[in-house]
Amino acid sequence: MTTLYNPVLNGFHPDPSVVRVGDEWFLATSSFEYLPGIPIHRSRDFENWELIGHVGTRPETFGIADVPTAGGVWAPTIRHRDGVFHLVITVAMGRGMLHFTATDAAGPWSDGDLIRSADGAGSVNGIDPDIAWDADGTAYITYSGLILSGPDLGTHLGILQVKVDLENHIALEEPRSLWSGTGGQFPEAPHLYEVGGTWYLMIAEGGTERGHGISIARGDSPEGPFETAPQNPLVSARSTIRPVQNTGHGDLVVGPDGGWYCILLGVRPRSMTRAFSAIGRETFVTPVQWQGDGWPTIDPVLLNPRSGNRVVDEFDSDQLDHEWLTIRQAREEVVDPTSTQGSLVLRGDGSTMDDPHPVFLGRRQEHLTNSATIAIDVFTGVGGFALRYDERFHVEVEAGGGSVLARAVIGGLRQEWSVPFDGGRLDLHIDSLPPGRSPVPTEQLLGDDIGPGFPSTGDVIHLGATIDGERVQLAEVDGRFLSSEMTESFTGRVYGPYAVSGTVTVTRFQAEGDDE
Ligand code: 6LW
Repeated sequence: MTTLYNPVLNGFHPDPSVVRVGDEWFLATSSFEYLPGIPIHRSRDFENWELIGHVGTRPETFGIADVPTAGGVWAPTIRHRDGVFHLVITVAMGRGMLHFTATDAAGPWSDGDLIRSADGAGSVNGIDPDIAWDADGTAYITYSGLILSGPDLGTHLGILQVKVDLENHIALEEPRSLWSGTGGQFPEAPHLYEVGGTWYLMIAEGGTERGHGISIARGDSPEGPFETAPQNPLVSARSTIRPVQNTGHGDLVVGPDGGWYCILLGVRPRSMTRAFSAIGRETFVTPVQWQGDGWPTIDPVLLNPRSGNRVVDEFDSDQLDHEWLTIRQAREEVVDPTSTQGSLVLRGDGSTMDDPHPVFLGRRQEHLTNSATIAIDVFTGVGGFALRYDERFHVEVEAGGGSVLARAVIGGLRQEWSVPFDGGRLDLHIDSLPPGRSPVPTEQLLGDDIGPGFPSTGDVIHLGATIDGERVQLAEVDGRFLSSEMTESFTGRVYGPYAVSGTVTVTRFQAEGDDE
């Protein structure tokens, strides 16, 4: 019996697409402005998933060096055919609709070919491309007609489809309109499946927030016409009190027991009214049943988190762990070449966490309750430990230049709390804890009584430092300010070390989290 852990992938991993190859499953998710781009997870039991690599490591591969926040690498589709992995994707406000291939999903992947419109003028214009082949090998790209450039920017043309020549990466026809759902906003994330000679077109509609859901239609040909299912939406958490909300944007796959499953996105809101999701859109799974009438039903998504985990990185291997991310820049542009085994060196260039290209190395916050620490030496520079959603929403603890300070930047509001510090080595802490819970026993806390606490929030972010063994709590920030709803973000919480000026050296990263 397969245990369905939910989340499947903790931390922001939205727009999941999955393919089964033999007795292995491969899962791709979107990555926006972060590099390396398009993480690929593999499972050999549909329970445990390992990050085995990424599709691209350099900004030019996707055209995201200067992509605005919310743009970048959007929803992928991963499929496998004749020994080759195919991945199609749209880079919003970047290179456009791209086709990548690889024989090994861990890489190397191709550099990505632009899928040009029939007139060859530019990219097929739309998002969330799906790739499918019919029996005679005709390749179909089915996508959501959200126009991202030109005079019709923002117009939504529903679900569209073109036959494509994958050798020359050009559409063989003008786009044709297909079934576009039951009237919900933003029909998107289309996927085509041929099951028992019938073609099913499954889409997301309702938008990726609380109204999200999955609907399906079927026909005798990949080109339709498609008949809508009587019981749409098949799954949606809208107006329910389910712990997993925003469920939608799914992909179907056969599991180890031969049963069908839907891998989809969702959020885990907390706070009094459960209106705020701290860590962003994650990947979930739920069973699918095929009914006698040939239509599928999809079960509601049940929360079943794995027990918490502890991550320690002392930067002592010759390769940085796959989980470390940089913003719009490749790692080698952020990690200083003087880094050695056991010490990660970041050289500041004056940019801060307000800038689009900070000298920052981060990883996804994976647990709702999370305590993280870095050991850093700021003797020759200024740097710190930040938690960000984007350039306008971030909190950090920064040291160097004679002080250690906490800073909160919330949509144009900015506040700092600082104490003198003229040393080199210290620990910096970012703790995301339920209201009323303190990172350390209160009697050990030095520094002012820093606040009333935020009883109704989902979590409180505690910013502190340990100097010569003494823990100093500098600030508490209401976690709702760093949530996907407050920031209207497609991504999630990402946290890690950064440098502003000179060089700072990080020798240890530790995070402990759980989802109780
Ligand atoms: C994704 C699309 C969407 O491509 O947002 O809101 C885009 N829906 O399906 C980025 O996640």
